[in-house]
Formats: sequence, structure tokens, C-alpha cells
Amino acid sequence: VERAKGKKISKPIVYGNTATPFGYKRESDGHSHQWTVFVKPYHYEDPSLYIRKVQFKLHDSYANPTRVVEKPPFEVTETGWGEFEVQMRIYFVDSNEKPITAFHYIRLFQPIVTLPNGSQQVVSEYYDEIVFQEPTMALYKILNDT
Ligand code: SLL
Repeated sequence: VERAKGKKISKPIVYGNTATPFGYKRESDGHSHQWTVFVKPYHYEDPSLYIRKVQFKLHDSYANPTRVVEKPPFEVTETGWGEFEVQMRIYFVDSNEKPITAFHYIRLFQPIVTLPNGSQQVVSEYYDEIVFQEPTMALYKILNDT
């Protein structure tokens, strides 16, 4: 395949989780929080132009811990009682690009952020960039247009 020689394109992303406490511990399973773990573009753009799917690997205490999300938003919402590390494997539309793996430690208790409407939420998120070194010409065009 033809590659964009000497070119490199970065896609800014944000990954992390939000969480909200129920305010009590549920009798049936001991769960105390609802949370969402996500990977999203930092800029306003359609990530499905270059991301094919994201596989989230949850803690083994979850039923079906491997969750595959094939369209945006690339996120998983669950309930639970404990914090743990999620593995996120990002697969690209261009099959010449190897999947990349990122890890995020799901936070349920800290840090608390106050939203503009006054409500509070736990938010733990990180900025990162996916760097495509000498992408194929096809991908180079797509990335430059998004
Ligand atoms: C650890 N931090 O690393 C602990 C484990 C597990 C979290 C935390 C609920 C699972 C379920 C849940 O919150 N698990 O009931 O489905 O060992």
C-alpha cells in the first residue's frame, strides 16, 4: 500500500470515566455507583471515520467482562462498588494500523467536579494523542479532513 512518506498525524483524544453515587449501597449486589468509561475525540469530530471499534475489558467480577463497542459513543455504562483498571483496545478502520491498548483506572469516589448546573459528579479523564506514523495515503486523506 502507498504510504504518506515522512508524515505523522496526531488525533487528540480523551479517555476516562464519570461516576455518580446511588447514595446508598444496593442490598442485592452491594453496588453503590453508576459509572461510564469512555474514549472520545478531544475535538468535535466523527471518530468512526478512523476508529472501527473499541474493546473494553472490565474486571473479572463482571459478567461478560469483554465489551465491544462498534460505533460512537465508544463507552460502557455499568454499576459497581469498586475501583479497578479497565483495558481499552482501539481498533482502526484502516486494517494496516495495528490496534492500540490504553489503560484507565476507574474512579468512583474522587475527584469530584461541580457541573455548571450545580450538580456533582466524579470525573477522572485524561488527554492523549493517537499518533499515526506514515499512514497509508487513504488514511492520511481521511485524517486530514476530520
Ligand atoms: C480489585 N478493586 O482490584 C478490586 C476489585 C471490583 C469491582 C473491584 C462489581 C462487580 C459485579 C464491582 O464493582 N467490581 O458485582 O458485577 O480487586
